[in-house]
Amino acid sequence: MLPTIMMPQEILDKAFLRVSKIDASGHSKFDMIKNKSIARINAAGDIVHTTLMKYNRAFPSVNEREGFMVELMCVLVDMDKLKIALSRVEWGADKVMDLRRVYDRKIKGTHNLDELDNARKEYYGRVSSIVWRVEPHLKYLAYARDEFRKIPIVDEEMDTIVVAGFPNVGKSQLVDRISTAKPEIAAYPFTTQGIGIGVYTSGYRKFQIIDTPGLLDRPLEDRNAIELQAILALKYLSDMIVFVLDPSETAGYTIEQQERLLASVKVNFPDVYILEVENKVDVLRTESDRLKMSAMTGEGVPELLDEMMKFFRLREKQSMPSEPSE
Ligand SMILES: Nc1nc2c(ncn2[C@@H]2O[C@H](COP(=O)(O)OP(=O)(O)OP(=O)(O)O)[C@@H](O)[C@H]2O)c(=O)[nH]1
Ligand SMILES: [Mg+2]
Repeated sequence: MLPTIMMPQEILDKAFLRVSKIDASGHSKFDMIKNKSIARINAAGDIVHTTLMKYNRAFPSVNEREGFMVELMCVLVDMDKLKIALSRVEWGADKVMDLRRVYDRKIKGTHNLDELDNARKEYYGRVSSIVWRVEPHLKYLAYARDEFRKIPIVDEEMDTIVVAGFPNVGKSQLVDRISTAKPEIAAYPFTTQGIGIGVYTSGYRKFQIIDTPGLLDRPLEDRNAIELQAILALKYLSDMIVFVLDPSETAGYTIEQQERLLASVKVNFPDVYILEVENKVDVLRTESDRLKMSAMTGEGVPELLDEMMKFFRLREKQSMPSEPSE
């Protein structure tokens, strides 16, 4: 779990307010104040250092290049920028430790209250300026944390059906109808901005149903971060793709565009079983032999589920050792 990233003022307040309760004794009043100051600046430095290092260590270091999680992280966050932010935050933590050592010595060498006060103020000023210098990097860590929190928890063991297609064709409406997921459904494209996961239960079996952002008909290198998340779900998670088409074109895209996307999904994922379904039959019913449904009214959805289950039953049968014939 990634920690909440505090901003400079919060870090400084936390460090310097917390230590204001630390007490110390001494042979004289000046000694007592000096010892107290030394204890406080050391403790404050420790808190700042520990806080920054906690952030530095909290983020996973990514060495592999392949895999759903890693590639999704790279889509969501600029990993080079994250690396720089982490190293700058570590630099800040080290710098604060240096200052802690320098000012510990400096305060020990003071002879009167004025000198001591000045040294203490100087220390606070210099620590503050270090923490403020890493502010943009702390902001990037906070951003990365928020992005990483969007990564869904995928059950790698469960059979998975990925629902894909053009934007606005009714993918989320279908996922909402058949699974435990409750995605946002709206009459405009790119409503779904990330991967959503729900579960469909058939008898004793559970299936993962994945809602994906809409894909446009364009080459991989032109795809934006939202579309790339859908591509990663297709690439790494799908045992089956339910490809939703909207021949009514109320989604705002022509059927030709949608057919082209379907053709390219077939080419790119030749090993995955693709079930094609035409949605919005309540608006337009074509003469094609594809499955047809209305995710809105529910018409045709039981038949789609039957087809989905048929595939998995067949696959299960094929993977079982064949029984001896009589
Ligand atoms: N008439 C009709 N409208 C539907 C049907 N299914 C979905 N819609 C509507 O189509 C619009 C888009 O539905 P969504 O489920 O959000 O579409 P999506 O494919 O998830 O869209 P993105 O997340 O933007 O890719 C919504 O206004 C739905 O109510 C249907 O069977 N019939
Ligand atoms: Mg959607």
